[in-house]
Amino acid sequence: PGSENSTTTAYDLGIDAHTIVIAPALVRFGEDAHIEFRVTNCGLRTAYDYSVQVFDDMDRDSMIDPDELVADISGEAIVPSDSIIMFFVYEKPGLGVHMLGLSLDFANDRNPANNSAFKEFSVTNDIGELTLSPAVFSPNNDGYDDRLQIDFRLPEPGGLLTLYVFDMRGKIVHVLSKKEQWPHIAGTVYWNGEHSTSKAQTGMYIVYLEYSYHDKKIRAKETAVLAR
Ligand SMILES: [Ca+2]
Ligand SMILES: [Ca+2]
Ligand SMILES: [Ca+2]
Repeated sequence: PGSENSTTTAYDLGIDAHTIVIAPALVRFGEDAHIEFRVTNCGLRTAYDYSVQVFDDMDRDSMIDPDELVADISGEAIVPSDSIIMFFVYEKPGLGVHMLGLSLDFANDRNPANNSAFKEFSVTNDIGELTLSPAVFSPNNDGYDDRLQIDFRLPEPGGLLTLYVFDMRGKIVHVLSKKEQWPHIAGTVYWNGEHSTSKAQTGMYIVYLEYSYHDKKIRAKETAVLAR
């Protein structure tokens, strides 16, 4: 104490945008965003008495305006070369694209260059999430990429889920799943490249998701290539 001016790098906390994790990756309107990030002690002394201000930079000027502050979190002591993970819940962010900003407030900090970080995220209303992998699958029973994995995410459980596979001419090739009262908000199904009567031919296919809940409906589609 009292000698922190002996070296210019004595106190330096930093935040890196790469450590910001927002879950879920695509936030639905009305849902909370769970956010975590890492504060690292890049200096030579243990850091105490700092805080991180979290803001939603609506005017994108990289500054915290009074109505943009989301949270002000106090941090625990961090010894040199160590880091801590900080968490908070951004409750029900509004629709649209957000620029989340983090600003480190540490009176002793000698290096302000690493004291802020930004990450963009989106809040959507009516888009179903659908992910296909691999992009090219080969159902020839050689043990490699023999089936198409279809991952999906829904706004809430209890609705009517239907997953179709169409060919590029718009003909229904296969109905993958159709269930009353789908009990989960996420799921995975597989397509082995077959339909009721024969094997689907090489080509591009469209997987189409439709989900009805209450009086609402979401849809999503993605394409994959089948190559035998
Ligand atoms: Ca710093
Ligand atoms: Ca601002
Ligand atoms: Ca294969």
